[in-house]
Amino acid sequence: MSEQHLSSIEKVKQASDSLRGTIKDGLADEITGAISEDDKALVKFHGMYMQDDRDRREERAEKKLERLYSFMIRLRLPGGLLSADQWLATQDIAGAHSTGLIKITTRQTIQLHGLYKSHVKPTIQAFNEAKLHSIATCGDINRNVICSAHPRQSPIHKQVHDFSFKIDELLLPRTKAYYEIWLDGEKLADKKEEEDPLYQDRYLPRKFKIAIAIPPNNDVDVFGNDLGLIAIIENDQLKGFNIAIGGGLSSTHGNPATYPRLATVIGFVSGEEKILKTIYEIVTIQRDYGNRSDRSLARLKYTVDKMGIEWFKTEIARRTGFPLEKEKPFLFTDRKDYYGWFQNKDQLWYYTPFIENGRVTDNEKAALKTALYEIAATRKLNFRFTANQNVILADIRDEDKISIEKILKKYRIEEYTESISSIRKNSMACVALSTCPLAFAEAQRYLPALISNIEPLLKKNGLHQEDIILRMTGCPNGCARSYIAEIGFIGTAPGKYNLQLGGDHTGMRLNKVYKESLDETAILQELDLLFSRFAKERNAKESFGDFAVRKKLV
Ligand code: SRM
Ligand code: SF4
Repeated sequence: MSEQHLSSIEKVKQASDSLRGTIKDGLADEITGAISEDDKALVKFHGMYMQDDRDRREERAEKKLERLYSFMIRLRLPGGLLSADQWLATQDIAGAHSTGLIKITTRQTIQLHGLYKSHVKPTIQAFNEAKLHSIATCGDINRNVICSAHPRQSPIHKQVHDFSFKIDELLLPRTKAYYEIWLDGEKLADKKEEEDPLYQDRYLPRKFKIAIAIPPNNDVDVFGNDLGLIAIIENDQLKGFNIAIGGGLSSTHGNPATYPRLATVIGFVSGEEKILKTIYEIVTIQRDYGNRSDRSLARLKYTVDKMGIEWFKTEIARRTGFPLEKEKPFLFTDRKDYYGWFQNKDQLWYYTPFIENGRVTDNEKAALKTALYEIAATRKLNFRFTANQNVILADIRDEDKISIEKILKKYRIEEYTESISSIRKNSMACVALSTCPLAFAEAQRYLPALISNIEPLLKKNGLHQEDIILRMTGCPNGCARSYIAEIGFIGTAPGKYNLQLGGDHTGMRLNKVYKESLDETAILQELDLLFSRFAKERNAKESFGDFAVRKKLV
């Protein structure tokens, strides 16, 4: 592609000296809380976003002050694993350097918000002490690899889950910029050491996401990823993975060329070497053929649709030296978290509490933040994050269960989790305001109250036990995967949402717009009518999403 057709970010990446840019100088500049536009793009590759507090924009503008800039940092946790010590460190770091709130994301990791510029480096250094880092959790690169979270999903869960580490390692960038800038690492004497055959000097055209699912639970929403791996397990043996490509769950208001797309299953591959080679070469194809002039059309889904599935399969085989086998049958039946206690085949215990929208806080109903700290301090467990913004208290030995249960009881966690309605347990909302610069409307700060108004409507229609998957995002970027919810709310303006219906229970069907830009009164009126029809006209065991499609509501 000729230079003049490259998007501006392509040029920034290329000229960045392996993602260094002028980040170091920008950090030292005390006149402003911000960094330069180019560094803002580069710092993403180090796991951070520069943001500002949107609640305070007006007040600051009136006082002629610059925006209240701060940084959000996102950790790299392949498969969502954290030890008890790392949890303690994370809570301490959050308290010392950020707003104090830990946010569990929809991709099995955590974010801290509100770090002022001078706190960023100490934060990364403190994470490093705890053997945690944020390399490549953002930017045009392979992101945090996610994997079905709960060991109950298979007796060979660990074997499959280990692939998240293998893929993570395979696709990490080679640059040492992170160590140099944030950890005061030595400058490399020989730059050849960080030459990157995979990412070269422009990295990928856009973000790249990989998920591993273990049927029958599609808790990772595998089809929403650029690359999805579906574990094929027979008689408790891992046979290999079905490969799905081209998923992505965002669109842009007013740009009809953009669309959400579910990944297409293109074949099966077995054997660790071949599996990793296939993954690697799918990434190189996207590197070489992805759109580098228009970022809104740069995700793998557009490359797949532009080049065609058959071309893609042929190109993978050409690069790997072997063809994919025919896909194997698989069946998803659900995609939810398993709340409460569960014991696995090794007699270890797992407890999943309800965490509304992934926000680890104390409130009048349950002191979750305090409880998790005290539980971590026992050091008798691990933490496993789910792609539904929850945490599983994991790997607890029989003899340690009582002490952990005691803490859960003390802070009312079990009581609280049991009291939560089905619709709330099946809901997710993205961050949106006040930190997300792209939000048109509220999401995580508003959804809890909206659900409180939806619950009586379900009760009135005898549907309060119904598992209906409901998700809200503050804009069409779909960070809480609202395009594959049975009820999706997508923010269009302050207080206004598109109401989307028709997603299924397993994440294999996109929803569609039912009504546009509704306010709360209109949302509740519409849902009241829909629930009443659903209660009267549904088929036996029919889900709400299937009902919406059968009745041609969308
Ligand atoms: Fe996301 C951008 C938050 C999962 C699609 N996403 C953002 C940013 C960084 C806004 C920005 O670019 O400045 C948001 C930061 C808000 C904040 O203040 O924290 C943001 N995305 C999130 C998180 C934290 C939502 C959450 O509440 O959990 C999730 C972090 C995941 C992680 O740990 O890595 C998150 N984002 C997703 C998902 C869901 C998924 O991956 O399963 C999607 C849809 C799937 C997909 O990628 O297609 C998603 N985020 C986007 C997009 C649209 C990408 C596109 O193809 O157009 C953007 C905007 C962009 O990249 O330009 C975006
Ligand atoms: Fe921000 Fe939109 Fe993502 Fe929500 S969906 S976090 S509003 S980019």
